[in-house]
Amino acid sequence: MNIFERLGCRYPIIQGAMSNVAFHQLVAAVSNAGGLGILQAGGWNAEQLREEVRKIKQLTDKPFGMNVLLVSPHAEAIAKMAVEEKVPVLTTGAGNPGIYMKMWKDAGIIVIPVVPSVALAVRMERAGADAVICEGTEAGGHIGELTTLVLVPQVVDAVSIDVIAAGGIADARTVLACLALGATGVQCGTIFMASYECPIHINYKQAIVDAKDTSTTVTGRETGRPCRVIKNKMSRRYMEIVKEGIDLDRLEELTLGSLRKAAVEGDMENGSIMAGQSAGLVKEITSVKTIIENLFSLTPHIERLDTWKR
Ligand code: TUI
Repeated sequence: MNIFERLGCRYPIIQGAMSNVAFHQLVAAVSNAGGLGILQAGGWNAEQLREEVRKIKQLTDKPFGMNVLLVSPHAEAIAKMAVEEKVPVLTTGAGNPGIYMKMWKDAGIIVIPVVPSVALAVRMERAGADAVICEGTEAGGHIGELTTLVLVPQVVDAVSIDVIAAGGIADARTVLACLALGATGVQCGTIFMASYECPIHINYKQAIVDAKDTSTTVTGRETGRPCRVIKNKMSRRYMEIVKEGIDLDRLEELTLGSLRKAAVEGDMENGSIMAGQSAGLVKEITSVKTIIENLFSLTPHIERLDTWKR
C-alpha cells in the first residue's frame, strides 16, 4: 500500500504548507475533497497552531497534516505540540528534521520531509521517514536548486520509500508527468491559492491567475536564502538592497512582514507574493474540489502507472 492508500486519501495529492496562507479553512477543504491538507507553521507559535489544529479537527474527520518549518524559532515547541495533539501527518521544510524523528515515529506520526537533493532523501529514509517530498526549484517560496524533472527520478532510484513530486505542478498534464517519473503522488501549493476556500486576500488570488510564464523571480540567491516570488515593487526593492551590500537584518526586516502584507492586506506592491512558476498555468479561481478533480482528470489508469515505477 502506498502512503496515500495507508492514509485513506481518495487522491494522491498533498496541499503544500504555504506560510500565512494554509490555515484551517484550506486544510479542511483539501482533506474533505479527498487530498491531504497541511497546516502552515511559518511565523506562528505552538499555541496559535494548536488552536488551528483543533479547528481542523472540528471541520473534517479525514486525515490532515501540519508542517514544521525547521528554521522557525518555535520549531521545537511545534514539534512537541504535534505529538500532544496527535497530528496524523507531519511534513518538514527548510532543513533536516533528524533530531525530531524518533519522537515523532514513537508517537505513530507519519513523517514526510521535503528534500531538495538525493543525499537528504537517502538520509531521511535511513532516519525512518515514511515518504519524501521532492520539491523542484519551480516551486514558490524557499527553494532548492534542482528542477522537479531531474530531482524526482534520481530520488526514486535512490530510495525505496514513496516519493511525492512538488514544484511546477498545476494541471492534469503535469500530474501525469510526475507519475511517469515514478512519483506516488504530488504536492501542489500555488494552484490551491486560487481557490474559494483559501483564506487570503482576493488581490493575491488574482495575481496568481494573472501571472504568465515569466512572472516569477528568485530573490535571495546572494544571501543563501533563495525565495521564488511574483515580480513586483517589493522584489525589485529587495534586489536593490542586495546590490547596495548584503545587510541580512535589513533584508529580514523587509521580508518578514511582507508576506503577511500580501496575503492579509492584499498589498501587491509592498507585499511579498510567494508563488511557484506554475502560476502561469492557473487560469481561474474555483473550488478546491474542482481543482483536485481537474488535476486527476488524465489519470484514470493511475494504478497501471504505479506498477511502472521500479
Ligand atoms: O520550506 C519550503 N518553502 C518555504 S518556507 C517559507 S517561509 C520561510 N520563513 C523563514 C525562513 C525561510 C522561509 C516559504 N517557503 N519548502 C520546502 C523546502 N525545504 N524547500 C527547500 C527545502 C530544504 C532545504 C534544505 C529542505 C532541507 C534542506 O536541508 C539542508 C540540510 O540541512 O541538509
